[in-house]
Amino acid sequence: MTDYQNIFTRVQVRGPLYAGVPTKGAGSYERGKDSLFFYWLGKLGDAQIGPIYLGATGVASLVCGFLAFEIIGLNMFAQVGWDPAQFLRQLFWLALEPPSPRYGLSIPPLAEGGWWLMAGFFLTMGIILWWVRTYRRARQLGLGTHVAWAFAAAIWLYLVLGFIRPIMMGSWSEAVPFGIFPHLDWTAAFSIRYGNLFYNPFHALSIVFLYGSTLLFAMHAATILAVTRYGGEREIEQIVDRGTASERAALFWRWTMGFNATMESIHRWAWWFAVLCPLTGGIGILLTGTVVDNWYLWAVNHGVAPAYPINPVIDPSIAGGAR
Ligand code: 07D
Ligand code: 07D
Repeated sequence: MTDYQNIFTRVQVRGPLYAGVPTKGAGSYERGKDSLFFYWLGKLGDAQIGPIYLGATGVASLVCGFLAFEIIGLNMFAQVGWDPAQFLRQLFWLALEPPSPRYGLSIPPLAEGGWWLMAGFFLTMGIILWWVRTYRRARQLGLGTHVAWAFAAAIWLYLVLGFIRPIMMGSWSEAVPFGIFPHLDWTAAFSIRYGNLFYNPFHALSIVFLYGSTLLFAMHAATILAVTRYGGEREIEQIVDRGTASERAALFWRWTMGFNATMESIHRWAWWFAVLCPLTGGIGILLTGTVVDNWYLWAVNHGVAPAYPINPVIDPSIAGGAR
């Protein structure tokens, strides 16, 4: 019983090494053959590692990702005069910036944003090829493509930030720089430039789904962990026979809030909350600077925020108030 009262996975299921169902269909590469057991990774998930399927799109995606990573890294390295110590010391502050506004959407010289454009191209290719991989691997296994479409929602926000919106604004300079802190500076500057993103209702919606996702995730995870003592995490049994675990889990929520998700619907809740976070966010970013130039003034116009007083602001020290 106490085995189930732990935040770590206590039970390691170990059958013989298993290659998985045979792959079928034209055009697919031979799947790798090697796999091994790894005890410590078994604490976090399945102890069997591999065999991995590294098809053509997988290889192409990794190559593109590697090229982008190298272009970014070498540019940063060059910026510190190829000094390894400074590179490490300043790593979080270094940036590969997009071209300046005067280049618009044209191709700039390498040192003035060209490298940024090239890195962005390869990163985007890497991400899209990885998306194709998630789609095709799922199809070949006879699965639905839910993972691919959820990933597509994140890619939507990414493309809005670095590709679609800059094109609509007519300049690559609108896009996000590569770099740890520089991309945070960009985020803060973007909010200020467009009159405080908090007044953008799609930013608010995105936050709802971000916070909602963590809440749902915690509720679901906690519920299932709480009924593992009745076998609640054993999905196959729960599907064939609802049993005491699911029944108690459902009852708990009906008792505490009068309503419960079902074994199926909880995953639909989770999927939609996660997907809607970047989906609504992307809409909000796309509207910014294209349709709405200042979210605070937009909010004032729509009765969401009060306008600043027209009268001169009264100095608080002469205003009286509580003494
Ligand atoms: C836990 C899954 C694993 C993913 C990880 C991230 C890289 C980048 C490469 C320096 C939850 C891998 C990191 C591949 C390294 C180079 C060349 C996912 C998990 C561990 N951000 N952001 C981070 C990205 C944007 C913002 C961290 C990417 C927008 C804020 C990490 C993108 C805006 C904060 C990171 C992207 C924005 C961060 C942790 C792309 C508005 C933080 C991410 C491609 C949405 C946090 C120092 C994480 C931080 C953070 C990556 C886009 C805002 C470096 C790849 C432009 C406010 N972002 N970000 O755990 O600590 O995600 O920053 O769009 O506070 Mg960001
Ligand atoms: C970035 C999707 C792209 C990622 C992809 C993955 C790799 C490979 C490799 C692991 C995250 C790429 C993968 C490269 C990885 C390995 C090996 C998803 C991404 C394709 N905000 N804000 C959001 C809050 C403020 C601002 C969303 C909170 C301020 C801007 C989120 C607060 C200002 C943007 C959110 C707050 C500001 C956002 C992001 C509080 C800054 C966006 C959702 C409490 C001063 C983005 C509409 C997401 C957006 C965004 C939360 C405050 C600016 C809900 C909680 C007012 C510019 N903010 N924000 O899923 O969509 O991101 O806005 O203060 O662009 Mg914000």
